[in-house]
Amino acid sequence: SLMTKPNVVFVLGGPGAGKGTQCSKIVETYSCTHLSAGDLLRAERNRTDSEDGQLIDTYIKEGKIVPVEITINLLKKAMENQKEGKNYFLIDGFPRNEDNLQGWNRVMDGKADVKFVLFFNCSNEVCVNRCLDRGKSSGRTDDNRESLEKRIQTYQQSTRPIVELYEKQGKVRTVDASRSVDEVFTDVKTILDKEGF
Ligand code: UP5
Ligand code: MG
Repeated sequence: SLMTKPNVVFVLGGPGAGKGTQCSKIVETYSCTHLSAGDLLRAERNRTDSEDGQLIDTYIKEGKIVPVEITINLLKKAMENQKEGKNYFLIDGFPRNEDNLQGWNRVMDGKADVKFVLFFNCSNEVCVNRCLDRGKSSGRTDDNRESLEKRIQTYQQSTRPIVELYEKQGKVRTVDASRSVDEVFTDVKTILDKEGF
């Protein structure tokens, strides 16, 4: 079980906004654990004995958000399994909709402190172009025009309202994610330093 109440930063932004890239840089500099909900779901899909593999596969290709019961179990297990004693978690790509948020509150309320949301903001066009470019070599089943159209739609319809909700609570730290990786990271460091990371 979790030793002490973990601190959580939700990392949100459109497909290809740079969540994974920036989280990788953050863990090089700061003592925290990066958990990508998408990576956890892809790993679960690839397990040969997974009961949810087929469902996850379909949802990802369709750019739809997997039922939270599946995602929250993967996140909770990953949080409990990290053994380095790090008490800060970057949760990347979650919560993406109302169902995700309710699932988090049901399972994790009182068990973790959500400090703030790190929000990588950029246009749909930048998002799509980065993912299409990555699609040349990523092997990701959703880095194609058809899936990307759906991912963008899901992001705008379901995930943006979650960001707005946290915005109203004063909990969003927004970064202009359309610039270079290093320029974005400079802003990220400023935010994390200010937040006492
Ligand atoms: N790149 C990154 N930063 C750049 C920069 N500043 N300038 C130029 N290029 C930059 O980056 C994407 C690409 O852009 C890379 O090639 C990178 O080099 C370049 P990356 O850091 O990977 O961006 P990221 O925001 O992580 O993009 P990702 O595609 O992972 O975002 P998504 O949110 O779409 O994907 P995720 O893996 O989170 O989810 C995939 C699917 O899983 C969802 O669509 C959904 O079906 C499912 N899912 C759920 O159902 N529930 C969940 O909780 C999570 C996921
Ligand atoms: Mg990612």
